[in-house]
Amino acid sequence: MSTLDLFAPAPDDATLMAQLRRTLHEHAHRYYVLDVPTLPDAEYDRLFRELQALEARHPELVTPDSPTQRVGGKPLDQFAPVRHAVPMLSIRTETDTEASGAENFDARIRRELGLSPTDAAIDYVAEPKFDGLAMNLRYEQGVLVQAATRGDGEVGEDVTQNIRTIGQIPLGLPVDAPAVLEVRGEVYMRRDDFEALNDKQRAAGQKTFVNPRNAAAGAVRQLDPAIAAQRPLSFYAYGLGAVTPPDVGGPVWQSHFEMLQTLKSWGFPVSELVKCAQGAPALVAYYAAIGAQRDGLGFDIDGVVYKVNSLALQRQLGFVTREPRWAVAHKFPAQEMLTTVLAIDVQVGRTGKLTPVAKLAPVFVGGVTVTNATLHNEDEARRKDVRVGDTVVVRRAGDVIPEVVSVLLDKRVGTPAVFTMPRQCPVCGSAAVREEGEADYRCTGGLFCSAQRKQAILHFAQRRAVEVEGLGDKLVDQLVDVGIINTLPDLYRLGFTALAKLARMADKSAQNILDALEKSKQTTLPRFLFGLGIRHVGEATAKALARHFGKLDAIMDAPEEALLAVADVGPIVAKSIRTFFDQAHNREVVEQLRACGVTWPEGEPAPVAVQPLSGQTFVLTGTLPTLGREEAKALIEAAGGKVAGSVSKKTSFVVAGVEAGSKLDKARELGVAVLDEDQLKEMLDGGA
Ligand code: 9MJ
Repeated sequence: MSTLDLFAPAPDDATLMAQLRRTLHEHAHRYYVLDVPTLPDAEYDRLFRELQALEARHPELVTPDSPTQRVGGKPLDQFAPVRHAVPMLSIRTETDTEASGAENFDARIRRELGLSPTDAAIDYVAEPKFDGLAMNLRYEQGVLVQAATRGDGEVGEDVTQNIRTIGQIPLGLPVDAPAVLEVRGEVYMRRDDFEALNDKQRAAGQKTFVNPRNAAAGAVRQLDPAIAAQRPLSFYAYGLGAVTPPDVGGPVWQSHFEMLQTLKSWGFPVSELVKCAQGAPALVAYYAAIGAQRDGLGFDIDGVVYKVNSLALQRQLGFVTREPRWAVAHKFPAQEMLTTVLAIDVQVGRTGKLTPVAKLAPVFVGGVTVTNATLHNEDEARRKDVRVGDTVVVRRAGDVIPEVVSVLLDKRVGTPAVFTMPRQCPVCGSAAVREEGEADYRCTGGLFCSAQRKQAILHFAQRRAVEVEGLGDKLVDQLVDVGIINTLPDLYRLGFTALAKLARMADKSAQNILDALEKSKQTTLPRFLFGLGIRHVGEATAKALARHFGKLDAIMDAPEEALLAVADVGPIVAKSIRTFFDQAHNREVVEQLRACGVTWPEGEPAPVAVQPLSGQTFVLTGTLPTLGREEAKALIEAAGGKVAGSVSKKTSFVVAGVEAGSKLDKARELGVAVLDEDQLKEMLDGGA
């Protein structure tokens, strides 16, 4: 036996390592791509460490596709250039943001193919246009060997080290994949990951990113892969680059859609929003449907992409200069635009919070005309250094309120004054104070401050509270300013004559408001409680309180310890509720509202065990139409239910929204009931 043999790994170690790699790949895929983890994190970590230990003993057996190799490289000085085997072309952009963009494309394709109006409709694939960075992933003999940015289309940058850290990207392919395969797609950052990253940056006193795209670009072009590994990136595949030898040893695809399905089966994330569409009308419908979902998606898109599905037709159509003739990007209205700051106002919220707001020259952004953008608080306004007259980038994406993301300093004229928060409430003149450790200034005027009164009334009248249809901010401004209304009960003392006398108030509208007020008197305890505007008592907490105590008086008189027994209530919330009802004027408001006829069915206290969802486990998947994931989770938990991350036989219900994906498939496979958002809400309300 030679010395070498003595040190050779025991054959079972090599086998064990291969097994561990396979198992870890399988579970990483379930976790990152399918979103259905079936292995507890601790067990994954244990297997990972076992593989690491074996690799430390046998460094010669470490393979580049080992899951331990996602993060590992040393910081670089610069990225190496990569000449693309097949140029990464850009696609032509249809800037027409009307439906006709799809019709123009279809008409052009039909003309190029010499089709007459009576010929059959063309099969297309319609895809979201992800707003990230295009990436070319090169696999040789099934192993990821290189990831490169698009660059100028001919030469990109080698960012392999950073791209390997993206859990969704397979490091290895099944044996039936071609010997050389380049997969193209978009690296992007989800909105929730972006918000969490910015929170983390702020907490660490580091610079925040202006949007998910910039954050993703920063991560991809990060020279230290250890830092890149901490930036949460995602990936969607949408095409191919070089595939050699051409169609040998791998599948031969007839269509783009078929090819995407194969990529999916090989472990690449392919969006559920990618659809087949026949002819122009289907493309027009797709543009509208995706446009309607845009705000609720978990990530930014800037349009949709239409592609001819047949690969034979794609070849026939070919390219014009550097763009394929068979694809077009159809943009949505931009989510970021430039405008100028006309003034910086300070608004007073319901709880007295002072918020600096940039008044903007009107600008069409994210599908709406924006004239105001929040600057959040004094520190944020200073950090961004927004000044009157500045040219700024305004962003409105998702359902978030419009925001000033940055100032174009080279466009600043002169030296406008730095923003400072007033030390007095701009509305009532009371002192404005900033408590230690808080970011916000608050007006100390309470209900003496007309701004706080107005906000309190609007809060009470909103749809999610007692709902007084037609009572909007303009009318509340008038009612408070002329002194007809000072407190909530005054609403129910409004007479027709007083209302009809208001400027721009027709008799019919006055009557409608009175009818709406009358209707709002029949409400529910959770709506009423929420409407009172007790600090920290949102809808979910109001529901939990109502369910727990049954009657308002029981809540009003409950000591803090009793409030703490409610599932959703912690010490801060309990104290806030107690403080609110300890104030005589708040109890008086409640009594007067009741005296005016505001009423709700009261119930018996419900012990925690009979909450509507107690004992039930829910799994959330996809994007729900109105509820955010955290919000849905809070509501389910407040109703006694549990929220789990993956579907199993123990799951009671899967709540599915757009892009539901594999959790939904799993639910169907196991026969688990699937709910939409409306059905979930019904259950939360105690129905079903
Ligand atoms: C994006 N950005 O989402 C393409 N893209 O196809 C999609 N980009 C593309 N397809 C060929 N969905 C070249 C670029």
